[in-house]
Amino acid sequence: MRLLIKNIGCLQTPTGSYSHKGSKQGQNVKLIDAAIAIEDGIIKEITQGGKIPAGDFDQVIDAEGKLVTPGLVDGHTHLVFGGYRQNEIPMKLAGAGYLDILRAGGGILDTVRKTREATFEELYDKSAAFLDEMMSFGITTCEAKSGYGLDMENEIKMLEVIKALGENHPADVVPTFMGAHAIPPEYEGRGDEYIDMMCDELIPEVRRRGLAEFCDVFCEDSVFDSAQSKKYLEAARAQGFELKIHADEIEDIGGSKLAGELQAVSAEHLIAAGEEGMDSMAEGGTTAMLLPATSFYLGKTFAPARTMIEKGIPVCIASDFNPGSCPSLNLQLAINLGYLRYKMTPEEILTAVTINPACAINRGELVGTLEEGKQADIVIWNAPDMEMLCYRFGSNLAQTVIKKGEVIK
Ligand code: IZC
Ligand code: ZN
Repeated sequence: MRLLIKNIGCLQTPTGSYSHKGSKQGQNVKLIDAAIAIEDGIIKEITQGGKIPAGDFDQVIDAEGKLVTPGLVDGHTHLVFGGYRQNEIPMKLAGAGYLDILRAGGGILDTVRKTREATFEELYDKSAAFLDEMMSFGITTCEAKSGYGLDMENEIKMLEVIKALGENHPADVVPTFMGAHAIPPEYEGRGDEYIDMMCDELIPEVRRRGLAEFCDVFCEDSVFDSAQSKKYLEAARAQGFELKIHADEIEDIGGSKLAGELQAVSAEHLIAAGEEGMDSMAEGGTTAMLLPATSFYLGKTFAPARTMIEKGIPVCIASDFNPGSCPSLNLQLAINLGYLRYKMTPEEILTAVTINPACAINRGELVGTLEEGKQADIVIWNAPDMEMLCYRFGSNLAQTVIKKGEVIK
């Protein structure tokens, strides 16, 4: 199967299979009047200046002079869950904080109840529909975390759903085990025992079944402290997992510092990150997975993205799609916020939603740039350039979405 995309006004992409930091965060290639030849789902040839790749094609798409980029990579989602939490909004508007609601047995624990009640099929069908919607927004690869089961049966159920989605859905889905997302009611007041149970039972079982590539922990006030997070992550590393950590979302209790010390692949959120934590991340080679739509939805400040870029920390922007603090899977909205609130440039942002998250979920060799030999995951935007994509707000500008050389939208 040979596909040609011709008449590309601007083909914009980062290059390479590594994460980009500092001044390289904003390095993109821009090819004018370009074309892409695809064979069996792989990019074969890229031309510019009106030149057309040679050969016969089974299908030709005219990009009509528009912007073409790599398919977006969403590096942080809670894609699989049992129910929304719209009931929390009146409480939030009356002044209750995210952690107040969690401490009162709601928040994540509300989603845990609904996820434990849901069958595999119910969770699968809901999440597959979310993936369809994601792809319609131009996302062709995403990460998905467990963490609403919080016991053996239900964490495995969630991870089996994520695995089945990865096998059956056109999107690439990368699984993260997040058993340490909250303390379930049966362990109330016994966080240390819960962490021990994770380290002794769940982490090894998830490993044995090959159901996740990463382990993640919610290091946060009233959830898991830095010592508990460290214990969990060290047990995960000993089992061969790579590490992620939800750090400094609400309070800086040392999560970003720990991420750097453990050389975690990524620290996620970082709204409240301080100098010490950021310096530790820079030293440990830890990527920042920033979630601006969550800052917006929680009414919080925005993570210090410019400082991170200055310190040489690779920056990603992800959706954080989840039923509580960010019920949106439109990564384009996060792009708008990255532009206006993080003050990142359109070039830096493109890197933050393509190659950097691809590397943070171990898919940098496969996706995240438009280069010969990479998977043909491509978006034609209803926009002439990245500036327009960063500027227009509230519309879906993904016009044509191509995954492994197949037109999905
Ligand atoms: O369901 O609230 N921050 N985990 C940590 C979340 C947000 C997801 C949720
Ligand atoms: Zn999260």
